[in-house]
Amino acid sequence: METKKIRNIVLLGHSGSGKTTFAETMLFEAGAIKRRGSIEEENTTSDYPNIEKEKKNSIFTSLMHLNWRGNRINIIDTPGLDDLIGEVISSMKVADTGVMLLNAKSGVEVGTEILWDYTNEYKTPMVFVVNQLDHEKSNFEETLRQAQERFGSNVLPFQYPLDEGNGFNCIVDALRMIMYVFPADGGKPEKQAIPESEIQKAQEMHNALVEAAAENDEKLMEKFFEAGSLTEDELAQGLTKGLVNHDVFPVFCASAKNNMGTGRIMGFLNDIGPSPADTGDALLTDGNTLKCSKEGETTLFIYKTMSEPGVGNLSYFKVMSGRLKAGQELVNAENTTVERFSHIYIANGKVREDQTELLAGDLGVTVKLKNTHTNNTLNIKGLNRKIEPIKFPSPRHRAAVVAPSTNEVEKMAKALHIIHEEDPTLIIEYSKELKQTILHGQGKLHFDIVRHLANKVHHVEFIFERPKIPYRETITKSADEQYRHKKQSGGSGQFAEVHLRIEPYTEGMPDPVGLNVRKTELEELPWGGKLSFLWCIVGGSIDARFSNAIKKGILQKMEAGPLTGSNCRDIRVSIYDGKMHPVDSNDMAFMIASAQAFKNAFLKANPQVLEPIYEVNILCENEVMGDVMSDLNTRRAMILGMDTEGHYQKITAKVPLNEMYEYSSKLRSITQGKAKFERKFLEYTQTPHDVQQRLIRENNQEEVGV
Ligand SMILES: Nc1nc2c(ncn2[C@@H]2O[C@H](COP(=O)(O)OP(=O)(O)O)[C@@H](O)[C@H]2O)c(=O)[nH]1
Ligand SMILES: [Mg+2]
Repeated sequence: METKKIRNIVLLGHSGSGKTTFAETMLFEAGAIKRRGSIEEENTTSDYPNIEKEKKNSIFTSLMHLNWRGNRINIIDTPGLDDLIGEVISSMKVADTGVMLLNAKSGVEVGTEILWDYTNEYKTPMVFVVNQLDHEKSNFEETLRQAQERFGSNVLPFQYPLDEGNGFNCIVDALRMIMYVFPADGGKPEKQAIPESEIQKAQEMHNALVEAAAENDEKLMEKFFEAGSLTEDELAQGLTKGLVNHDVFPVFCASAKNNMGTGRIMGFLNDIGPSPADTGDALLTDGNTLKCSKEGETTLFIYKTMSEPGVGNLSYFKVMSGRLKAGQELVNAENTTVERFSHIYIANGKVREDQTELLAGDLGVTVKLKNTHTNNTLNIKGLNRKIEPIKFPSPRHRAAVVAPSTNEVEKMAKALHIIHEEDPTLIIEYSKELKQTILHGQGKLHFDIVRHLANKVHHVEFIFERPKIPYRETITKSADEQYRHKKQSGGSGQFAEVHLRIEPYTEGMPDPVGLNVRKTELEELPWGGKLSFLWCIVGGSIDARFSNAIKKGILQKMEAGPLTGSNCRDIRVSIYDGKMHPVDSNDMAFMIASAQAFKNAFLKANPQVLEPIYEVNILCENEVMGDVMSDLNTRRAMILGMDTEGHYQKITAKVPLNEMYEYSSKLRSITQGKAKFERKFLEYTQTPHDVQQRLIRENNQEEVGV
């Protein structure tokens, strides 16, 4: 398909707004499928993997296509749950228009907000569809009002319903100045003149559209002022520009379930929606851009990979430039692997059609690439283009994962590695400190899916456990200590004596009182925080050649702190005296002596256990604000701020990581999905006294093996 004739759309919207049903209806309208499936009957084209049928919800994005009046519309259906945002973001990267479904009975929802933020960042052209207008509780006016309030006055109605609710079948189209009346079971509408009583309202809407179209082009603006109107072509041209510039967000009407309105929306996407060549050149990592043209040299971008049982590895791609022929070889710019595209397909869910060639702008899928993952760019030999990668959101959920038996540890690690390659929002951390494999991701539901994939695709069981918390230890006052290590065993002995002072470290603190600093070393600790190591030996009581061993002994103790075995941070240690033996002193002896001196000093210096604190930002609807706050109260949260954002409340709080376990599912359940949150690491602060005592007790029990 020629670039100009391709429309890549991504269906967006809060969970349950009707995206999957809408996709099914579009395919049916275009004749791509003979029979319409439904969510209830578990037979839609898009939700084909078993897990999606089970959950009656889209979990992965799926690629579909249809032909409409000589053009091809590629449709990516996405999951609406915020745990699965990674899937959506990668689709936005390759789509040229976002179609945002609004549920007419609930208006702008949290999912709409989250997605809006991303489309706004990526400047994805956007069309709104107010869906479910057949529902008895639907409210078009209110939904439109909320959208305009939240997303601005560029949100412009192109249509409005005449008889929403039960029996809905009539849409006034202000762009074409016509009325569509649908048969009871939907499909092709009858075109009628707009009734007298509606003419004025429709005309006002129409004028607003024409003006918005004219605003995007000086020539059109002049013409509009002179003639007072635009031709249909001029109008289309102006609106395409308006879409691309984020100056116009058209609003359409639909009942996906009753098959009303989709045909007109496809027509609009066809006539006015941007082609891949219209939406601006792709950014490359070297700062250059790449034009979407079939005349260019071949470059592909992989936006998603997925293992499908029985098929193997599927790689979904967009042809960013040039043309891709079946059988062609391309080089992966990330790892120089030469990949052969033996088969290239266009897809309708699980049904794939073989193609001989795909041109710039098209979306396709291939199988059995050897070493190619999400976010990779592939080029013809000799080119080294890299498309700016998709930026995935930071994790909001963590859990420890264990294999059911030691035999399966390796299999588990392998499966994790593959799942991470397919889903970059899943991050694996082998924590030496916590002695756990920690997974970081978007939420409990996200991890349910990981477990499901592990089981069904990789045949290994994952057991999730509550992860340990990376506590830290530090001191709050200074202390001096000396330690002599002396051992006489047979022939040569061991001897070392170290005198040191420890203090809480802060940047720019003055030199220690009464000590003569010879050398300062500032160590950035791998687990965060600092060790400032001062060498203050005068008169050669310890040879400078032992200073490394002494520091090593201290670092060893800092890695497994004296209170709870956690990492220590932000401490200054000054070595100011000691003793050596001409024969028996060696590195080992000094390591032992300094470690012991450090430990004893640490315990005298009013030590504290620190815990990680996260900044949590929550956006919720007014009605659930009370529930969100009272739940936060049970989490030792400290509220930093509260603000109104449209009809949302914004709460910023400091919450200990230990109190955040499975927060995403808890928040979803107490608010029925009417809240979203993000979190980021903020700081380490002292744990409350009782928590500290408990942690110390637990550590002592572990040490004596209780
Ligand atoms: N009444 C009504 N229900 C709809 C409409 N579109 C979708 N639904 C129903 O809403 C539910 C969610 O639809 P689905 O397509 O899975 O939404 P998605 O999560 O956005 O993909 C299903 O039960 C659909 O049957 C519509 O236009 N009218
Ligand atoms: Mg869906």
